[in-house]
Amino acid sequence: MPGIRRFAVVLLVLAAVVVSAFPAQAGAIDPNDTPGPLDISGGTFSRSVSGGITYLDLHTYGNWTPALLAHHTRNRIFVLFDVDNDGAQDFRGTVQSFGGRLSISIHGLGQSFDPIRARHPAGNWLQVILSGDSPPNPLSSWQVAFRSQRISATGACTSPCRDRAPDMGWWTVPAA
Ligand SMILES: [Ca+2]
Ligand SMILES: [Ca+2]
Repeated sequence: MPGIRRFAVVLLVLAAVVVSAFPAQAGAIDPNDTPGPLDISGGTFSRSVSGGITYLDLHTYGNWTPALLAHHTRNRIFVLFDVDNDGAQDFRGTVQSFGGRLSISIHGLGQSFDPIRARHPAGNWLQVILSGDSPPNPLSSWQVAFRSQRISATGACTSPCRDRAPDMGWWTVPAA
């Protein structure tokens, strides 16, 4: 069955490429504890071998569109960075949309960085890709947390619905 053997070899090569591209990966879940679509359900964190690029993938229990995070609203997702693992926030990234395009602006420690694009691969999925070895993304392991905030004129979120993930403390982004 040479056809099947060739297929198996291709699969093995693909698996090797995936493993080497993402040598370090971590994940965590957050409870279903907040009304509205921005109730955070969990995150996964992957580092690439090529310069320590970090992929932050945040998932929510509900679906939402980039318009929900429009600049003119106060609905936001925040990414909190503790890059020296002392339990205190060093940088904060603010995710919002302008004309339907999601971006994240990162500030902290007296520094501001140009906004970078944030991705929305599915209705319940936010992805932020951080270039390697930058002040908010050191090659060593660091800590991350997320906050979401939604305010609506009607429904459960007339006073802001807020979620933090994890509820207390931090999740670990593995070293590159
Ligand atoms: Ca939650
Ligand atoms: Ca810190």
